[in-house]
Amino acid sequence: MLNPLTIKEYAYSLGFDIARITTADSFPIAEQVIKERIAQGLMEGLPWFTAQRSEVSCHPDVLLPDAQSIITLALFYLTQQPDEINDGTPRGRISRYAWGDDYHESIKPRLQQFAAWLREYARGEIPGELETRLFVDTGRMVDRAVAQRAGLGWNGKNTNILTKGWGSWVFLAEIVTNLPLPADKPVKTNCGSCEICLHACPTQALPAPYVLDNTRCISFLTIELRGSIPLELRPLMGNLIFGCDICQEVCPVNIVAERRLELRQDVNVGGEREVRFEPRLEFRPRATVGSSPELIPLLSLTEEQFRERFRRSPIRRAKRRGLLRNVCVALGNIGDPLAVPALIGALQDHEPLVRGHAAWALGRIGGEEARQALQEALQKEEDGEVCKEIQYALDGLKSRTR
Ligand code: B12
Repeated sequence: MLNPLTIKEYAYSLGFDIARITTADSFPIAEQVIKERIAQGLMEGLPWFTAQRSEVSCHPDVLLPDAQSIITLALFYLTQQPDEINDGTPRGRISRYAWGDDYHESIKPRLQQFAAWLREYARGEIPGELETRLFVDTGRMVDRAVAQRAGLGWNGKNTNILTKGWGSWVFLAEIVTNLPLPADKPVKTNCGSCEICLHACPTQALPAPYVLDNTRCISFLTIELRGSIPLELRPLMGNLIFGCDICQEVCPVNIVAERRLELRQDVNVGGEREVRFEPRLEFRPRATVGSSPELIPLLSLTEEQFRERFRRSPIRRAKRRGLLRNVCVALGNIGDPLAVPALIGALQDHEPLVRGHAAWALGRIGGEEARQALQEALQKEEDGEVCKEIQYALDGLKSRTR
């Protein structure tokens, strides 16, 4: 059998921070949990996340007949939080994974290089060709279940995989292969009695340990949801405009990782190797994206400017209309009258989704200028859903002035 340490060393040389190996056996518990969550409506809003999908994603041999092993990899993405800017303009918050380049684009070439190397390294070890299937997030694979079984980390109560040294600030990826390799064991660590994350979630999206209600998760609402954000959740979203890190930021394991990064303290991972704790360049906040962008200018982005500004950024996924919808909600929550003219402008946006959420924000901020603009918009508006939003905003304003 080949030396698994050589394989792991190669993973580290490609920039992965943790590499572990598990068998290609199926993941029956993950499959059962996924099917239960779907049946309970907890995965609603993700139409592609079906029970049938789990019959593939939890069975590596469906993805690669004769699959023997899975190499599971983690890449640390935490970078230093830039200084807070207090310039008096309303600002939004972007989750850390989206401050820099899109991780899919950064990880895929590393996986391809890894697979090419493995093919050479394993030459002659198995009859026939070495086969690999590469996964990072979007593929039909259960990234966290693989990582847990391979001992890369443990299941946190906020459902994220926590690792020794880096906490949950890691992206996960896998290589499924027909190469037999010795498997690592799961770690014994767990969250103990800590439940800080469950109580910190502003939308109560973590109703119980290890259970996430997708329909309430701010990450889902700001990234994946294509339509309107439910009215009752909007006031709870603060100024988050893309993703959410709250359940990760409050986690004591993650706080230690952040501290290490600040101090540039090296990490000894499971007594295995010493690692330099350096933030990765590609995940540092880019000038065009940043971690807390000014909100008002975002409202006037054209489709083309959106594409240009968020090129290579995960934010592209929300599309212009999703991002502007989120910006409206954040501006409504911040409540700064400075945003009123831009929101009045957004009442004319070509996207009904943006017009509707701009109306909501104006209703929250209030004032005579906002009220008049809403009334005028109601006269001209042709979209039924937007009319409802405007009416709701006007009713709210009326009840506040009574
Ligand atoms: C769908 C999805 C989402 C959805 C839905 C989340 C969800 N409910 O899973 C949304 C859009 C909300 C989302 C949000 C985020 N996501 Co996401 N997402 C995924 C995706 C594509 C599938 C996840 C999945 O299978 N969910 C199904 C549910 C049932 O699985 P689960 O919650 O992990 O449940 C497991 C455990 O809880 C455990 N379990 C269940 N009960 C019990 C009980 C006990 C006692 C124990 C010990 C364990 C246990 O078993 C379950 C099955 O393995 C994966 C990529 C992939 N292909 O796997 C990325 C992935 C999970 N996401 C990731 C990230 C980074 C995020 C965000 C942090 C992004 C952000 N900053 O906004 C948030 C985190 C939100 C949160 N607290 O989970 C990373 C997580 C990395 C990590 N360290 O864990 C992944 C792995 C992508 C990647 N390749 O890096 N995500």
